[in-house]
Amino acid sequence: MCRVVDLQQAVLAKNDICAHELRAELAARGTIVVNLLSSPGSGKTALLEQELLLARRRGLPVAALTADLATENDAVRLARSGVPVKQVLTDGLCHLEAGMLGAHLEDWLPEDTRLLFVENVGNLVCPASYDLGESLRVALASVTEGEDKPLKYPTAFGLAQLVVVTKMDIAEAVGFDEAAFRANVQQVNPGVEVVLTSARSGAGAGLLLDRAAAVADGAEAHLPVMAHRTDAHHSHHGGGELHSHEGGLLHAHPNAQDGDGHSHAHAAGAATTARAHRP
Ligand SMILES: Nc1nc2c(ncn2[C@@H]2O[C@H](COP(=O)(O)OP(=O)(O)O)[C@@H](O)[C@H]2O)c(=O)[nH]1
Ligand SMILES: [Mg+2]
Repeated sequence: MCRVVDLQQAVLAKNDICAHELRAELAARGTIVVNLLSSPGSGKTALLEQELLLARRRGLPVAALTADLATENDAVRLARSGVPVKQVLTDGLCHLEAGMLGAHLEDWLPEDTRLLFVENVGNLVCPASYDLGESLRVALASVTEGEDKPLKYPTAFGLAQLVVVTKMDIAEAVGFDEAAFRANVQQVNPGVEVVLTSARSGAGAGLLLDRAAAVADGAEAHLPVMAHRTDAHHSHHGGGELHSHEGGLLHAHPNAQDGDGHSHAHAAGAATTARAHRP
């Protein structure tokens, strides 16, 4: 039993090293990564479709990589925006790892990309423990999932730097209790921003672009701290000058069509080991 835990920690430690290197490499070329985590069907792709279209209209050089166990459906949806998109099939693995991401970016990510969105595998457990070298981690939850999910998945919500509620257009119909959800998020991640969106109505459109720009501007002082949960099961089947949109590092894409170790890891008493590992 002990050996299993040791191996798991070793995998996570190796991932941390890769993530650290990847973040540094990407930063050196002016690219920041936004890592999107949620359960399957929360609306990650729908929200991204909207943000990519908006980014293109703003002339921002963005790209998106989406990971799934099977199908290229999400890449097909995202590619309609006209920005560079890559589908990664994980061959049974329930999350992306930094080394995998780095390998997929080689020979694909356009040099001028300033913002890379990564849609992680739909899962609130495995992806939560893997730093991908991102500069902004976003946890999403749709109004249909239940207000208690932040408490049930404290690593996913506890390490997020932004929590996005999706499908607000149907919030009333499903009796979504916004106050309860916010209170639960605050329990596992005190002070984190919670924003309300709907890809259907367009509520919150541009929010991810704006938050990413703020991070790139250095407005986000607290980079996340990974928590290596020892109670999560990670399956390893198979092979498996950025400013706000007015200007700056997220500057117009030449091909535009128009135009401190701050820890959030002590979530709900979960068996976590917080380790600051970001610069
Ligand atoms: N009502 C409503 N449905 C949505 C919204 N966003 C996504 N959906 C639906 O939710 C389902 C899953 O969305 P998808 O983007 O594939 O979620 P993902 O698995 O997290 O990428 C699809 O049927 C979408 O049409 C929204 O804002 N409002
Ligand atoms: Mg998707």
